[in-house]
Formats: sequence, structure tokens, C-alpha cells
Amino acid sequence: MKLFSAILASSALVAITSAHTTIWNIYVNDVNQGVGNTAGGYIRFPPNNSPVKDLTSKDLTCNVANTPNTKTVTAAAGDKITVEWHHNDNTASDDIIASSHKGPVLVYIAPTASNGAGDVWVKLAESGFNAGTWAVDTLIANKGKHDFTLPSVLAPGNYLVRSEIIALHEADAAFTANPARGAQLYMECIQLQVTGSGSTTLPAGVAIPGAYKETDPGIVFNLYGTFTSYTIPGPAVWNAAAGGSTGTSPPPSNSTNAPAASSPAAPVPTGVPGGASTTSVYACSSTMSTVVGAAPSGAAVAGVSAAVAKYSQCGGKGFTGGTSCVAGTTCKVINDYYSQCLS
Ligand SMILES: [Cu+2]
Repeated sequence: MKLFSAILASSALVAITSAHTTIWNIYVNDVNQGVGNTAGGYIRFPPNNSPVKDLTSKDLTCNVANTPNTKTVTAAAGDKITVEWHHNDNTASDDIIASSHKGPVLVYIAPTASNGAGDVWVKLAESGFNAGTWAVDTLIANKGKHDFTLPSVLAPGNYLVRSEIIALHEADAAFTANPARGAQLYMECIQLQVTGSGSTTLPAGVAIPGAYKETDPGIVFNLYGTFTSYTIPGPAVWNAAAGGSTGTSPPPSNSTNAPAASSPAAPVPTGVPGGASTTSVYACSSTMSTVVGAAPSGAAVAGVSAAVAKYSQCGGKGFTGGTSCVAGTTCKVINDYYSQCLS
């Protein structure tokens, strides 16, 4: 409860990060289950809508506060689930995510008993880049709603559904090469009880963190270069799953793993915001602002010296990254598990 009050106390901060997004509520067969990302809800919600960028961080599992919430939504195997994303609130006037934040939308599932740890995550749906349209474009057009279907064969039980957006607008450089850049991952875990007569338990899955690497063509990707396809990172969609409905592009993940994405054709921006002429299209420039001084290579791994960008994590239990914030910001404790650079 102490943790929840800390989170509530910090909710005023959410309004600042206007480019970013979290899951607010879900629908089961088009029936709204109500706002879930508050204390007493059914979503394991973070203290704000900032992305996670460190692919090795446990924050990637269910965001920075993988804290069990009170409720669990009941749905039957085979039901249609709709996840609704928003910036700051779930009213019609609130938009979804900055349109610059193009990238794929993905859905994973794991048994709740695992708490998300281990090789437990099974991909249920994904959509990436199809005929010139990104899944995030479709998400915005759909007012933040993303549909998928629970496999009809899925055995009853308690599950965590992890829905995720990977925003690529700063993904031309790896996070470890430049902590001011890198793919931005947005995710929450939804507490779901599956009913029905299915008898198929989840197959072996992948670990999150662990499933994504900076060598994946879909993680370091130049959105501003020339490309005709995009390889969605992570495992293949479980073949018992029906797939997502926002236009799936299921690339068999065992075949050609690096089409256009790894082509070195287009010049890549230098990595320091402000240095490249394309910087103006990066809507994160106000929230992911400049790094003071050059980051020594390997700094993020070693946990030393690179200044942490405004709104990025600078402390908390288990956190091993940098703790010194960029000029004009200080590291403020949000809760036991998360401190953030704020002005
Ligand atoms: Cu952003």
C-alpha cells in the first residue's frame, strides 16, 4: 500500500511526458472492463508513461513496477481482447502516442505464477510494417485500441498478458551505444483469468528481458532510411494463436532475419540529438533531451558516468544503470523500484 500511495502521489508527473503512452483499460468481446491502471485495478502499472530502453533490464518484463494489482479480468479462451492505449487519460480527447513513435505492436502471455520470470513468454500477436503503414499508425487511427484473440485451445488459468509498443524514432542507434537514443519500449502486464474448455497449456516461451538484442534488425532500425520491410523482434507467434487484427505481418522468425533493416544504405544520424537535421521530427526531443558530454562506450553496461536523460531511470532496487542526471535535472525517488531524472 505504501508503494501504491507513492505511485499515486507521483501521478501528477504523468502529464509532463506528453509524447508517451500506457495501457488504460481493456475490453473483452467489446465490453469495457473499466480503467485498470490505478491502485485497485487489473493492470500492473508504472508510475508514469516513460519508455524502457535497456533491453537487459527487468523493467522490460512488466515495466518498472511489476507490482501485482488487486483485480483480475475474466475472459474465456477464444474471446476477443482489446487493449486501449493513451497518453494521459482514457478520454476521447486524449490522443494515443506521438505519431513520430512508429513501430510494431506486440502481445505476449505468460502464467501469472511465473511473475514474468524465466522462459515463460509466448507471443500471441504482432503487427509491424505493412504496405507503408506502421502498427502504431493503425493504433492511433483506432483511437488507441489494439485487438487480439485468446487462443481457443488455451487451458483455463491465471495469465499475465503483456502488450507492447516498440517506438523506433530514435532507434537508429543502440541504447548501449548512446543512452540518449535507442528503441523505446512501452509495455504493461494485464492480469487475466482465462476460463473455458481449452486444455492446451502454454508452450515453452522466451525470457523478457532476454528475447530482444541490439543485434536484432527490428531493434536498431533507421526509420528515416530506405526500407520496404521490417522484421518484428522476438519469437514467432504461437501457432495456436489466431494473431492480431490490426494487420499482421508474420515473418517466420527462423528464416531470413535481416532484410532491409540492416542495410547500411542511408546515412545514419550521428546519434546526438541536435547533430542531425532529422532531429526536428523526433517528438521525444523535449523529453529525451541531450546528453551532456559524450558517453564512453560501455558506460551503460558498466553503470558509470553517462548522464541520464530527463525522465529516464536513475535509481531504484536492482537498477544498475547510471545515476547522475543531465544538467538541469535531479534524480528523484518515485518509489522503491524507480527513481527518475526530473527538473
Ligand atoms: Cu518517446
